[in-house]
Amino acid sequence: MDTRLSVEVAGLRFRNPFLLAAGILGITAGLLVRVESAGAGGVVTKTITRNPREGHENPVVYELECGLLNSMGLPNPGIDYFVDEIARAKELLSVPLIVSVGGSTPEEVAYVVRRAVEAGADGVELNASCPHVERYGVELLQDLELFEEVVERAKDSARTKPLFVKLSATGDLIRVAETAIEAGADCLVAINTIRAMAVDVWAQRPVLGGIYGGLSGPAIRPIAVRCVYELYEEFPDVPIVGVGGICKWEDVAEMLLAGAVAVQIGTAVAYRGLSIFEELALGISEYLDELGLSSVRELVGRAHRG
Ligand code: RRO
Repeated sequence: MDTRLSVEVAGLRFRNPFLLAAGILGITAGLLVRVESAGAGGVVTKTITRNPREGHENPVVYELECGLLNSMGLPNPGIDYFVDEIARAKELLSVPLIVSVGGSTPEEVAYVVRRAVEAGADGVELNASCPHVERYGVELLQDLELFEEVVERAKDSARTKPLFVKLSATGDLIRVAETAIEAGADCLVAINTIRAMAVDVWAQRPVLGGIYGGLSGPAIRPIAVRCVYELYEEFPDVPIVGVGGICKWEDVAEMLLAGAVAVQIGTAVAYRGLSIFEELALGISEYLDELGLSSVRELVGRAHRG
């Protein structure tokens, strides 16, 4: 293990900056342990709500040349069931466990965060940025007063555990981020998938059961880099986690140079499997050798110099 890869984010220590993104494999303790064994520095669960949700009608995923469209619809077993999975995961994992939380009201978010933290979550990622689930995603960001209250309640309920807030590239990124920080966010995560859709030319209908979906993968990476760069310009002292289309070590390097202190990997795990974590670690270690750096931390925000 290369100790130069270790990073601290909002008080959590990660053995490397490559975390599993929300929504990929994060639904059971067993899968999270496999992700840790494959080399991830930390893991984020699927977004969990207060009540169980079945999600959208099939098809919920559609592969494009430039990325992946999903309209899962926030399927999850609900926090009252998931607390046991969190407790089991916490027992088995040595890397930090971050529980992704969704909700449509401050009360719902507060409840889910409290139960997640009581069950053993090391941190909470508030998902206020799903592009295609009514009331649970970007709509929260359109009412900044409501969003502020949601973040405040989440922070209150998280107590001493760090609160990550996952943002959307659409809308007023900086105002939303400022609101999140003032309301208590310890870390910004940028970005969620981007609202998109596909039409089947033979069926002459939208492809996805939910009509609209979130675009992820290489197509959105430059947008994610832009968001991370802008956030770092405005808030250089707030840790940023970059997510969106990262497939290669060069993509990681780019995100760190733009200002991210860690990254999350989602679609690339779905495309390429869990070996991606070791590949990224190897690539970034060699990059540090090449540059003669003693910590990956030294890369963070370097693109902003001069
Ligand atoms: O479950 C989903 O459909 C979903 C969520 Br909650 C999200 O935040 N982002 C996404 O692309 N899909």
